[in-house]
Amino acid sequence: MKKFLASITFSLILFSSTSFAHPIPLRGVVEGFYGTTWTFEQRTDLMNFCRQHNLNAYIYAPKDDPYHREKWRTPYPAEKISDLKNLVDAAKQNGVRFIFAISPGLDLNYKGKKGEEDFKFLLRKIDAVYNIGVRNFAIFFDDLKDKKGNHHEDGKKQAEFLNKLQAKLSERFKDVENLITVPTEYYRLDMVNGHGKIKSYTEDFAANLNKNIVVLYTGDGVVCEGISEEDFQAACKIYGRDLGIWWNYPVNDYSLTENGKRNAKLALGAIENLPTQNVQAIFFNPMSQFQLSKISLATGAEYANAPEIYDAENSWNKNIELQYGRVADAMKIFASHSRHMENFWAKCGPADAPEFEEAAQFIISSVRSGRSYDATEFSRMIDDMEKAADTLLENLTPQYLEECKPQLEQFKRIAQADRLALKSLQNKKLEPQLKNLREEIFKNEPTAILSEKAALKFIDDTINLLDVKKKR
Ligand code: 14T
Repeated sequence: MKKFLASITFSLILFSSTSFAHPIPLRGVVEGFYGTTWTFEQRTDLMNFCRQHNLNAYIYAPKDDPYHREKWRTPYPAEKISDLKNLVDAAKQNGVRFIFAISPGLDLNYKGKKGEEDFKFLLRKIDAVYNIGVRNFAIFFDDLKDKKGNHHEDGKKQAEFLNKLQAKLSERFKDVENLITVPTEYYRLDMVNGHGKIKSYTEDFAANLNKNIVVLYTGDGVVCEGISEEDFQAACKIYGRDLGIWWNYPVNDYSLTENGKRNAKLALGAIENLPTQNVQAIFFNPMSQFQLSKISLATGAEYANAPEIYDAENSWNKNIELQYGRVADAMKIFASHSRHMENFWAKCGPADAPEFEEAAQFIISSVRSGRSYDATEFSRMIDDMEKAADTLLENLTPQYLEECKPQLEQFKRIAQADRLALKSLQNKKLEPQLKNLREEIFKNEPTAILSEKAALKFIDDTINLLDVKKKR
């Protein structure tokens, strides 16, 4: 028996040392997006999700909760405090640290009499949530730039303010953990000037900030394709400490419709391209679409629990199967066309439907150069896309459908247009309905965007190709 136990122990040790299970110490979700905040019901559901995926922290920092930012001095109304208490309890039951964040930077006074007053306001706000069980706090100074992209923050004053708060909190409460912060210059390219010299704000903030305060940054940019080990080490060097990461995926708050009410593109891809060494903390900033954020978040959890062995594609497939059961195949097809997020300042997420894109490009270039091609496989892909859209429209529960109906309907239109495009290419003549359908797709773009470089592009490439031929 002893021998048996010893051999189990031995293989456990062997297993854990060869499987590189070195979880990132603080790992979870930061509800830090602009737009419709999650509901308390959804947040409670998230606590359960965190336990299932071995995530141990949640930061409450919704940009559209007025009491978090604009009205940071104002105490929460009783009703909201009771909602928060239930959530804090749920966090505790699921082994999740509930981290309460305040963003006072818009009008915070750091020094003098007004500084003293504001310090008290902050303590009052913290006291109220300490009383309902919160033991972790964060102070964020992000997005304080004016329209020209300038800010007037003083890194030393900010740092000293945080140090003072940290000292005060550990003097008052024995059980409060280290503060977490996001500086005003929170992405690496913003921490240095054109010549690579560290800017004075960052220099002062980093030099003065108590070493045990956890600093989060977002990578080289606000929303970027990845952070290499080298990028990460360079950022840590600027701060003279190991940093944590605030990762802006699957957040989609910058893909907004005119009325600002809906996010046009959904980020349904895996987390990828993150560093594996010395990361102190990782927080994923999700979409306001709660259920649909879970694909990325589940992959992010897998990364955070074993960065060195994380396989994005594998994790993406596995977690969609876990979450979508009988409609997993349909969801994989839809999600594969809605992963890449990009605009003039942001770029993140795996390419949309790379196999479709490659096949489409092959066909377009074949037609252009008069070569023959076999479209059987491509045609099947298009059929599968339309079937997937139908399956999901028919089978997703209202909760899920509410988050992606416009995108599913758009996906169906795009598949139908792709079919007409392929037929047009095969007959060397534009199908009469194709341009109408393209118009229809265009009209729906304010609420639904997907596959811009793959399935949508194939339609436009075809129209361009066949129209040009007509003109000659
Ligand atoms: F705190 C930061 F790390 C951060 O990322 N702040 C915001 C965040 O709340 C938002 O969800 C995210 C994605 O849009 O980016 C930051 O907000 C920005 C940044 C910009 F450069 C919003 C607009 C911008 F132009």
